[in-house]
Amino acid sequence: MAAESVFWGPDFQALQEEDPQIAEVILGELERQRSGLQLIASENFTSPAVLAALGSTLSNKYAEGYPNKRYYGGCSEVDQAEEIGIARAKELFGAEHANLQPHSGASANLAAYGAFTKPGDTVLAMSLPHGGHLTHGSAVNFSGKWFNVVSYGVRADTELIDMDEVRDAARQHQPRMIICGATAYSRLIDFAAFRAIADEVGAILMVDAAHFIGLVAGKAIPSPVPYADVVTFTTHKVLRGPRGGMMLCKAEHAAAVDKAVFPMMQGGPLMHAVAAKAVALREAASPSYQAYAKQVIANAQALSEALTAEGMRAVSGGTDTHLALIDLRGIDVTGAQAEQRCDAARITLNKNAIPYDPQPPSVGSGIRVGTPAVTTQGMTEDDMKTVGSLIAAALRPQADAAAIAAQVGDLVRRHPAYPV
Ligand code: DSN
Repeated sequence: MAAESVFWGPDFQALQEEDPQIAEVILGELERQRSGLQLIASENFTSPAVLAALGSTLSNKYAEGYPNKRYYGGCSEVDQAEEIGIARAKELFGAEHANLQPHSGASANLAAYGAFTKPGDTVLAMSLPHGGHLTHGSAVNFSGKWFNVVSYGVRADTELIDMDEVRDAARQHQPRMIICGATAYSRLIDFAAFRAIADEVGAILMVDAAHFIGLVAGKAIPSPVPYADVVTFTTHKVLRGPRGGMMLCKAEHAAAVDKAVFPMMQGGPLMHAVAAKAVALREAASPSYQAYAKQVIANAQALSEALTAEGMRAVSGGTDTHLALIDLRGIDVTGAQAEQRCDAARITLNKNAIPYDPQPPSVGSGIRVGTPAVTTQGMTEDDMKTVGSLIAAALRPQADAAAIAAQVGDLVRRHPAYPV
């Protein structure tokens, strides 16, 4: 690059002068992220390098199409970003093909439906109340409106996916596509068993790996890539990249997947986000990221145990991943109350339905807690014991939220997010 080149990256001072109102919001959000505990299982603190790519002039470029096959001129630089990202994704995940263009996880899932199904087809997927996702057949989503979605759930006694139930449903309904993957399921998924069922009934196997793909990248849990026809995921959860989506597939499906992303479901890719995904993929290939991924799981297990020791119940008895689903009925608190009480104490988490929940989804009997962000801050198992005590204290009816928030402040100051 020429010596006189200037990086026109994020210039916060210029933003403050130009638009102090929005600058204030951004500073406020930074302060909120730094001063509290971030336990939303699908969030993380992405790196300054990823943020720099996101705030770059690649945002200005239209690049409909794929590298060297664009519908716009001037794509030589963004072509390189996308090619680098694709190569990194294939290498990191051992995948035959990668598409970095989906704008989000829901967009990636829409493209997977587009590549492999037609409206009206039967799809077998995990139900949302048992931990699935909106795009796995919810009646208010395109998936539930346009497809005949048959759902499987977890068993009432074990709270685990029952592969016999999945097999029976597949045999009975002969789905065109089977989806596995979840947003509130803390256990490992048996991809080999799903593959065998898909093969038996001649279905495509789609793995929605959004929640756990970062653990796969860090080699902390088994990969779905050898088993799935297509793997979809977001890049901003454990994987710690920019907000966005991605798809991996077998070479035989590459053309179908690419055409489903563009031009079927999307127009111009967000090239700043594509470049930021490439940055995150490089970071995720490092030994330090592998240590991080293992620590995320150790922390989730420690937090689950700490909450259990405080009288709460971990759904399915614990976790193998980055999240725990916690049943609060034993302490007589609803999910909505818990979310609000924790918020007052600067602990950010979300209410969540538990399997067979007697409460409506707007209330829920549980909370979902995740450790991607606190692990990025450098917290370990001992800190999770403290976090468990702080949550338990915040959930008490007469809790002194300000006093608990002060203790949260002490903890996060020892492990700062985005240190100054
Ligand atoms: N909204 C995400 C989550 O929080 O799990 C899933 O897309």
